[in-house]
Amino acid sequence: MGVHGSKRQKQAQVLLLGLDGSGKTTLLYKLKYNENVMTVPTVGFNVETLETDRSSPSLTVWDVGGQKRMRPHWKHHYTDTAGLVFVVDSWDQRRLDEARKELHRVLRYESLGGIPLVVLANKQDLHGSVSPEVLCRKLDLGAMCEGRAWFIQPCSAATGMGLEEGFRRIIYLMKTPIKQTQEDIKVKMRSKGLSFTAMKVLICSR
Ligand code: G3D
Ligand code: MG
Repeated sequence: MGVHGSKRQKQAQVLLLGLDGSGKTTLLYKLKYNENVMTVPTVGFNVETLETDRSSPSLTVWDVGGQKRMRPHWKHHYTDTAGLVFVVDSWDQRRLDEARKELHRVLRYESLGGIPLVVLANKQDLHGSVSPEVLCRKLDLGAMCEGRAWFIQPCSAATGMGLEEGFRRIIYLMKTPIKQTQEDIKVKMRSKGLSFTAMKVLICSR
């Protein structure tokens, strides 16, 4: 189910994926209740509805366990997914390669073709965390997301920084056909006197 082209849909499903420990459950409850919860590794899934403004669908967010043994179950949630949010622990550089492989595996799934993606570069509050620019390169997002609307958002589930922006961004990408997002980008670019190719880099590094 997508939300492209529809004026007002009641709800849209967003899949929250990422390695175990990346901060999915923490950020879901920070967003929902503005509370810092104690988490235990998610076995199975958590599902919460996030209310949005009236012109957008409310989001049913599925936080599916990220441990190795849980990852084969991710695909059972793909069919009804309108948007993907992939959470990365920007501090734990030892696991970035594992995160890249899992993200690429997800993006290669045919039923997720063209589904918009927001990568949340989480744990930016921690000293030594990797910047979104570096993450963007390490995850090879540019090449992997050819033909897909995507965005990388720095955030911290601990402080709440960037979370609302990340979810606002996935709503925008779900509502807006990719051609339109590229048009919006071109208009912004022209107003700044820059070329479209340069804007792709800017988006990646914002
Ligand atoms: P998961 O659901 O992706 O498996 P969790 O991850 O939400 O369970 O979080 C794993 C650990 O990371 C938790 O710590 C949690 O508090 C911490 N964490 C999540 N997001 C952030 C963040 O933005 N900043 C910091 N500093 N920590 C974060 P514990 O100690 O309980 O394992
Ligand atoms: Mg969890």
